[in-house]
Amino acid sequence: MDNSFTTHGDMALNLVDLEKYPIENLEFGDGAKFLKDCQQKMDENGWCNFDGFIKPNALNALEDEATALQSIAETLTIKRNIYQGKVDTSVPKDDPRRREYIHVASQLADDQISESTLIKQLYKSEKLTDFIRRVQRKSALYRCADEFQALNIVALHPGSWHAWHYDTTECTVTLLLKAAEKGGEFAFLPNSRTDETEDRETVDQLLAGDMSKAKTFSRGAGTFTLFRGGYSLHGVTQVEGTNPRITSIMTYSEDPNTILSDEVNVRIYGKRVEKILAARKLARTIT
Ligand SMILES: O=C(O)CCC(=O)C(=O)O
Ligand SMILES: [Fe+2]
Repeated sequence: MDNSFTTHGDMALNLVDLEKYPIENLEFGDGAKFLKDCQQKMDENGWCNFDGFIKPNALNALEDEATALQSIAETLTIKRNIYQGKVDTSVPKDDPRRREYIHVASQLADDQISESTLIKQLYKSEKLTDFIRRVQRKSALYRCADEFQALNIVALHPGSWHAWHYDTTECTVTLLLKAAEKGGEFAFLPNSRTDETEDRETVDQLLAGDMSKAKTFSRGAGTFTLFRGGYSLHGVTQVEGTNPRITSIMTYSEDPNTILSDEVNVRIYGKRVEKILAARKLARTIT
């Protein structure tokens, strides 16, 4: 068995199948060609899907790590509208701005994933961040500075889905760590909205349960996906079988200091984070 994933200086390069995905050097040769291809795909379609991005032996280690971490994951019941915004009671009851969807997920926030984990080291890889920046043709891109949001691991247990939504960031980066035996399919409407408008007909169709316009990939564990999650309505269909489906979500921002408000973090991460923030506030008033 090839155990080379523990020997390289930059963890991304240790874990990633560099023969298939030459992200080590994007300036010349195969790497430059690969980058150009990714940029074109991103421009044209709004997504890139990299099947088998992680080497098989590294994938086993990542999956074991994510499974072990589940013992400290909190089960959250998430209720929100697709825009993750305030519920507008002035619009009709079935309007998407008013309708809320519920799903249940076991979620680990960034502060629960230690620096020594493989997944955190992969996320912290400068080479990987640079690759993600360049695929989107951004002049600057930083890993999200929020102590809870930056890197998350989300497990959907059998019977759960991930409700349709737009992300609060422009581009979303996910790595599937453990696939569902059945179901648990990532589905999205590429570029279903812009800053000005939304393709409401297609959006309403998906919200009504018609998946015919939604894009899905056959994604095995180890698939790395970039998509314009802030502009593409997306979710995950119900997980079936006996395994949870586990995915890691990596977030980035063009601003090096992006943090969420305490209110949003409490809404997303629940009681544990509420307690941390309250204790911090109390400590500030005492000192
Ligand atoms: O699990 C996935 O593939 C997508 C998750 C997602 O959309 C999110 O966490 O915002
Ligand atoms: Fe999302």
